Amino acid sequence: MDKVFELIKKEEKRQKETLMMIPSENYASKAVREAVGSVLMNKYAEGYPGRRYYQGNKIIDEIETLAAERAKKLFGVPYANVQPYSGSPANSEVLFALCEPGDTIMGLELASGGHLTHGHPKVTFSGKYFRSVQFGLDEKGPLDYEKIFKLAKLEKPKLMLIGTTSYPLAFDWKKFAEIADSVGTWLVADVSHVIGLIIAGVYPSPFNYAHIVTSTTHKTLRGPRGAVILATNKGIKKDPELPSKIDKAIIPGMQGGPHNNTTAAIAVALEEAGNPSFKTYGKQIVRNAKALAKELMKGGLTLVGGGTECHLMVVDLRPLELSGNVIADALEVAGIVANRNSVPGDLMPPFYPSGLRLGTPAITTRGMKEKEMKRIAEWILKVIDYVKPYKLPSKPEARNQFLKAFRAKIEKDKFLLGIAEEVKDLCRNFPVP
Ligand code: DSN
Repeated sequence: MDKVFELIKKEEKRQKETLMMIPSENYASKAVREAVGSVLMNKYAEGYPGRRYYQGNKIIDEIETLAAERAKKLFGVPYANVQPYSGSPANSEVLFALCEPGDTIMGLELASGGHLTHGHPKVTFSGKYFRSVQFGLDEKGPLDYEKIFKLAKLEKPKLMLIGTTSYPLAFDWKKFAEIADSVGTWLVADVSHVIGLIIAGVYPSPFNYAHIVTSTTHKTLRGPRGAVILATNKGIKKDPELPSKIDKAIIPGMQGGPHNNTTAAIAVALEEAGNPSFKTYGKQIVRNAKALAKELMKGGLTLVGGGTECHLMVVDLRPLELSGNVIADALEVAGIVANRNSVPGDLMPPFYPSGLRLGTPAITTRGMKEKEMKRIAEWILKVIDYVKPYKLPSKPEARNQFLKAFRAKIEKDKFLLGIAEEVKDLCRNFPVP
């Protein structure tokens, strides 16, 4: 067997035997995976249905039209483009469709739960090519909308790109719309993380408030790695040329041939998301997150924003003087796969942040419920307590070496591996799709 397939088998085993708790990850259905692995990937289809640059696209046209129609129906919007390769390209395309380089854009800062593409300064295209103005969250949360309104009035952004990768509370889209409308700016909602919760009716929907909605398709939606850009009635009313501007920003603006296999898998995922069972799954994600957050707080941990109103939570490790790197590494040995994350006001760099991000979508897909969250919380608390003595050195040049030695030490640690065995036992009762 080609080594690649041996490695795929190993990865399959890892996904089965561990708790996938990175909030942006999930298990796609067999049908979605079949579409991704299909012959559709053999075809070039630059352009759009009915106006391609290549011959042989009659069937691809039908597939892309079907995916776009399903997206329009599910979200009640007049325009959907299913071609963006993923979330970052989708957000870039919206920015280039509506802004010129140097225009002012506004978004939630990374450490408070925003995304790199929402105007993160200096190191990203959104912070380099545009004049980015950012707002944040104080440790207690929620967002201070009055402060955001004042900032918008002062800076007059051309576009507000609002979304979450680690903001644990619900956004007030009505307030964002009032702010955007009062200064005449575009409001773009990036709902990549929470799209499945919106479908399930357990997270506020931006569709009546934003002009444009972007989303990846592989997180709570459980589709393939891809993205969609949706324009709302409000958006098209503001600018009837909006669909054509977005179409052109994608191709020829940023992309070449669409990934037709992904397009087909998006269509499959959208159909699955229309089933009543999807709503049950979405509701359970939030119930699980709340149950987990409650247990962790009961165990003495501090959560950003004081808890969760969605699928994720961020543990602020500063009160324990612990590093996200140490905890995430130790949890991985114990079979719990989460990720280190910045927290609001974090003085540490993003590579050595002071938080831990946990999410419940993938374990909910496996069928886990509140009872299992209690067990998982116990394991997390035990692991944190166990590695408490390991403090990240304050000298930046010593950190890498310290973490290398730490990982080598815990790799064979009996206590952590004991928990990993218990995790495996639990996982056996909750098969992956
Ligand atoms: N990388 C994604 C996440 O983990 O939230 C965001 O793009």
